[in-house]
Amino acid sequence: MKKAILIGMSGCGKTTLIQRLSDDSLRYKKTQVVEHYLNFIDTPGEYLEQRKLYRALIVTAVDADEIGLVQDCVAQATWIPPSFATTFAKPIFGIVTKTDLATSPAQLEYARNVLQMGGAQRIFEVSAVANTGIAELLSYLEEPAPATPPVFRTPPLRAALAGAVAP
Ligand SMILES: Nc1nc2c(ncn2[C@@H]2O[C@H](COP(=O)(O)OP(=O)(O)O)[C@@H](O)[C@H]2O)c(=O)[nH]1
Ligand SMILES: [Mg+2]
Repeated sequence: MKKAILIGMSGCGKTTLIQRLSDDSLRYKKTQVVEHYLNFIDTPGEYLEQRKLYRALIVTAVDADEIGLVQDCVAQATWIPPSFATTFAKPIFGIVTKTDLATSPAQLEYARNVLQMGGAQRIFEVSAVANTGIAELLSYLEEPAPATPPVFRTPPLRAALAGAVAP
């Protein structure tokens, strides 16, 4: 199973979704710090809402296979900037949350657009409360993580640099 880091504004439903995906009971819990689960990394919304905290997201995302951008379909505003995906050298997917609360198709469309503009490749629409769209998201996450290409490690690089430096 791929390990996903969930990023989205405060209250968009990241923690509740992780509880649902992990077959845990749903209970409200304010996320104050980065929290590591077996297959997920939960982040405080403030890390997205305050640009100076982006670096914390970048460092934390190193431990994940994929980035999950999360947008609540009821919140008709976002903190996800266009091309946010370029911040991370990882595949990005999008999750529209709280679909049980949507009262018009335009709300879902707005959230999908936000995620697409942020750089999400695939987009899932879920409700953690109504338990819809969860199976599709889980089966996507259960696909194995793509193998990363081999890269040179430090010794050959160091040797190459040593040869290049004038004595
Ligand atoms: N109706 C509905 N409420 C939800 C859903 N997911 C989360 N919530 C509620 O939204 C609020 C914020 O959820 P939370 O998971 O803490 O958001 P986070 O800040 O992104 O982790 C809580 O009151 C949740 O009960 C959902 O799918 N449907
Ligand atoms: Mg949370």
